[in-house]
Amino acid sequence: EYDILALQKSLTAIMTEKRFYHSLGVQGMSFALAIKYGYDMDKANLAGLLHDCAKDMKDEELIAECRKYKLPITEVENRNGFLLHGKLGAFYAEHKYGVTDTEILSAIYYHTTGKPDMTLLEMIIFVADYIEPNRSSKRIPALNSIRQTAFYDLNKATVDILENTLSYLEKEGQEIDQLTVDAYEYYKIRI
Ligand code: DGI
Ligand code: FE
Ligand code: FE
Ligand code: FE
Repeated sequence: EYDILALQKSLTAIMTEKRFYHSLGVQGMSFALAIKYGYDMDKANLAGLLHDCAKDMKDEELIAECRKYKLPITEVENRNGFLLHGKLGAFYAEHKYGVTDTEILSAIYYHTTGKPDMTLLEMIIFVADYIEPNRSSKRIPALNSIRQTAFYDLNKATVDILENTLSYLEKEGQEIDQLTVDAYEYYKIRI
């Protein structure tokens, strides 16, 4: 249905080399998690590959594009423009790359913050993004342990990722999006 090789080739033109290899890593990890948890492998593959298709843009550019296409921008997103790359990525996936599947679009949309009560694909992409092999375990001490957790308890891996992310953001004094907190609160009582 989709020509993955052609999509990969077109992504090389709009991404840094590092981001491109990250995308391939997320593609492969999403595929593996789909096998493990019984989700459609081709859909996971495509969502993983495209999840950061709006990432290599400046904050102002992300905001301008979201305005142009009338995508909603929250106050927090307005102050932290990079948070919009999921929303805009979902829009690009649909309008530039011809993706019509709403599960794929939603997984791209929410991949940065997560959210409460995610679909299986939303969780797969959220987790795959964090655990893909090109992300360095030197910078995140718990990463290898979360990688193992992801293959026996997806809820627990989601909680571990959100916990690490929230403490990192607090340490860095960065503004926290309500969806990130809501996702954590939702999953921490479900492990
Ligand atoms: O695009 P990637 O780097 O592959 O991964 P991502 O889309 O998950 O973005 C990761 C970054 O997003 C990471 O530095 C943590 C940050 N992030 C996640 N939730 C929030 C957040 N940053 C802010 N300011 N607030 C959040 O709630
Ligand atoms: Fe991202
Ligand atoms: Fe993420
Ligand atoms: Fe990513």
